[in-house]
Amino acid sequence: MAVQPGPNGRVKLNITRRSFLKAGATAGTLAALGRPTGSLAQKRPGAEIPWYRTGTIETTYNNCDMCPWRCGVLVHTVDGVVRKIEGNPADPKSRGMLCARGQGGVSFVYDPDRLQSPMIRTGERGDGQFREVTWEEALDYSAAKILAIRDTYGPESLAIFGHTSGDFWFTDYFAQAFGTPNAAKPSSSLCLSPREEAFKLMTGLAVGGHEPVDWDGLQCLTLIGSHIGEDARNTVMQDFSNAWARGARVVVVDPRFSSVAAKADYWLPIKPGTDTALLLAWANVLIDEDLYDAGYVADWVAGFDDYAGHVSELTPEWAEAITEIPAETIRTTARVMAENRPRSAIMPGRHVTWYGTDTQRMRAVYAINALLGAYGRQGGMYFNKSAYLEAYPHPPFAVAGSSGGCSAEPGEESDELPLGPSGKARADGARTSFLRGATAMQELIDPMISGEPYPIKGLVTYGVNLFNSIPNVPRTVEAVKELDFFLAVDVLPMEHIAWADVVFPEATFVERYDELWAVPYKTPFISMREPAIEPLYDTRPGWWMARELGIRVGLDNYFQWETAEEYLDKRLLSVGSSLEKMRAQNGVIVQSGKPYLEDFGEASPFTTTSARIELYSEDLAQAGLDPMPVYEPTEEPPAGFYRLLYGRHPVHTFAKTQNTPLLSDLYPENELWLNQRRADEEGVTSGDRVWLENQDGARSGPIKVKATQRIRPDAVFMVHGFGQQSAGLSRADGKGASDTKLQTRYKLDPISGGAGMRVNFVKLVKEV
Ligand SMILES: Nc1nc2c(c(=O)[nH]1)N[C@H]1C(S)=C(S)[C@@H](COP(=O)(O)OP(=O)(O)OC[C@H]3O[C@@H](n4cnc5c(=O)[nH]c(N)nc54)[C@H](O)[C@@H]3O)O[C@H]1N2
Ligand SMILES: Nc1nc2c(c(=O)[nH]1)N[C@H]1C(S)=C(S)[C@@H](COP(=O)(O)OP(=O)(O)OC[C@H]3O[C@@H](n4cnc5c(=O)[nH]c(N)nc54)[C@H](O)[C@@H]3O)O[C@H]1N2
Ligand code: SF4
Ligand SMILES: [Mo]
Repeated sequence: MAVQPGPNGRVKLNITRRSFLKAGATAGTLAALGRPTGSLAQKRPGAEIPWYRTGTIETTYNNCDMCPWRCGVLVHTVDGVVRKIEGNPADPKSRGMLCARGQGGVSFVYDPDRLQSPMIRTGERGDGQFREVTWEEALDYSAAKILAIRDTYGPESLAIFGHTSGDFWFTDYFAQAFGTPNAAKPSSSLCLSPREEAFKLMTGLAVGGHEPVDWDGLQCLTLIGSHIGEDARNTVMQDFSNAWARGARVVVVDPRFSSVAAKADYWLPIKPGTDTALLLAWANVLIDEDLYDAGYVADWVAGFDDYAGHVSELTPEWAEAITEIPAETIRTTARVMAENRPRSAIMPGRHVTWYGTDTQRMRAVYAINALLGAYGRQGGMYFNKSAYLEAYPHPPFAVAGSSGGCSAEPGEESDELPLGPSGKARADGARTSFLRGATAMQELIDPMISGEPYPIKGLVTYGVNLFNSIPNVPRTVEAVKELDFFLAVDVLPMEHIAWADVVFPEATFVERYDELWAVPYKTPFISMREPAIEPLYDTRPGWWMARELGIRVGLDNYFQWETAEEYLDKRLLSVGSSLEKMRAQNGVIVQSGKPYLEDFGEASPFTTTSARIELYSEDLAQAGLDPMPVYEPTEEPPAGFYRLLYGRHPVHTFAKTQNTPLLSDLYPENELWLNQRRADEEGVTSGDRVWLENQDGARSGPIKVKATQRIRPDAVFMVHGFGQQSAGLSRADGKGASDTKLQTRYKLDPISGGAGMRVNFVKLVKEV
């Protein structure tokens, strides 16, 4: 069978090792660095005294980097080997507990497939041919390439893509100092930009990284797609379990019977892409039956009359025809939500870039919360507060920050559309984010190919899975071919590594200091990261790489600190602390918040023009967009095709943990959820392997069928992150199917710049 080749056609990384790192020497170096080998056990025959009783145990403070949630952890080493990572009881996010992925962190650090040395490409892009070089050579070479691009095309011709928890150094600090506004994070336009835009439009506020559901007193939780339990964010799972055990009502809207649907009082198996119709009909019921919080609305909501008029005809019967949810169920669930108000809320989703109409759907979500009187009320939605912490004192940046994302600190974001020092803005297509101006990562790909509106000739990826996170992979491959320079900073030989000109191997989170993490929260807090062990192999921390590169491209003024400790202590001085003091305080600084309306006295917490929650948006009207959310149908699957839905698995993060030994053992490959009746019609049963082909002929697989009644007949579902093709990933290579490779198109949300990815369709091709 013809197989859609991966971007690198399953290329093996072929690396010429520097002589002192030849096989034998490598083993010696590793042992010296404390990498666990058989020798520990062999040295202690009999094992009557286990290693953990004889060695020297040391504990350091950190936050988990196995997903963007970043629970505070304690990292325990025994004789210089990381043996256990556990939740830091003092950390508001972990509260002493971790999820499976967090527990698997040790296995991630000691994954033998890790990148080990800086490398420069020797073959064609995509061949995966490299020679190992010294850091000196890798840095000098990269700096020369970057300077050439800057001198010929201007600083904005360097794009910087970053994610994972060390992305600050490249995507924020280096990018802003260097003067490129084309810095982007997938956690913005491929994740949460619609919900942030919508919230900013309606309340003037940021939702913030940690969704501000006031779990303690919550009595009714409604989830639109959010699949808590599979989306395994530690704190959210703890909070949900507690609320559920207390008897909180749960309404789950999902085309699939998710783990959390199994815990719900009501499961609404909605037709994919029609949620806005349901939300408008819920508003209709709340207003029509006088169930909304009239006092709250009078005090805090603007545009209510407009909204009431807007939804007056949008009855449950109207929505039933669109959503395939019975009108009576729509009424009943609206009543349950209202009976529990204000201790009742729809949780703001997280990955909400679905159909390209996502900001409007999120506005419809927030309108329900406003009608329930949830914002600023105990048991509803609290107001989070940014942690106070001064930035490191640096000369003014050449451009304002623009990258946005899960880990952004809302207090530090700018509403200005950033201009490059030469007066050129970010690439035109990327300038789609309506208010906050966060750069849409996927919109920076076209200028790399077309050179319009101006060329983007250089790319730095830091902790971004270039071929597994951005839809339309063939286009990204095309773009990479056109670049003058591509630097990849990563820890594993992911698919895109074979395409890089230079590879900087990073030390993992337990091997490095990192920027402080100031978390907007009910009780804002600051969390620290310090190394537990020396960097393995010839790897280095991100802060060090960004600084060394920065100095080489003339940014010395911005990098006036010698060590990470010096940098961190300087920042901590602004809150009367230091690394030493933080260590004495269990690695966390907790500040006080202002979660409820009463904490603001007479003032309004909402920072819109009206100082209220705005159901009608003047800004959108002026931009020629719908001032109130309107249901817009999404394209239907053609005959013989299913809509491709995707989501999380509790033991994996995106496409980065499939190779992690412990986690790979737990769930080695993904499955295709297919409605049982459809499976019968297709003549396949659970366990059969099939290929998937999308509307544009892209293929991925083979993937095991999971025939189930837990999904609607019009859609299939798979866990994101599998189907990788990189021989350097000894466990993940070729396992399962890739949702990303089947997403050859996306629909751009005109308000947030988000890339709606659920607009792709697949059919089954039986394995031959
Ligand atoms: N284990 C694990 N947990 C994670 C992550 C991880 O990688 N692994 N990543 C974290 C990150 S960054 C994010 S953004 C979150 C994402 O987690 P969520 O925000 O919960 O993810 P979504 O993709 O919005 O939700 C997926 C669910 O939406 C359902 N769905 C699909 N189409 C529709 C539709 O049209 N309408 C409705 N109502 N539902 C639909 C799917 O069936 C699935 O159950 O997870 C976080 N938690
Ligand atoms: N098809 C599809 N696309 C999606 C999603 C989806 O569900 N399906 N989800 C979207 C969402 S919600 C998000 S937030 C994004 C996530 O997008 P990404 O953050 O790009 O996803 P990951 O696969 O986790 O890629 C992380 C990369 O960082 C590397 N890495 C891990 N640790 C370190 C480190 O310590 N240092 C460095 N330098 N690199 C490191 C990994 O090897 C990997 O290459 O993807 C979005 N795109
Ligand atoms: S939710 Fe799990 S993987 Fe994510 S930071 Fe917390 S412990 Fe780590
Ligand atoms: Mo995300």
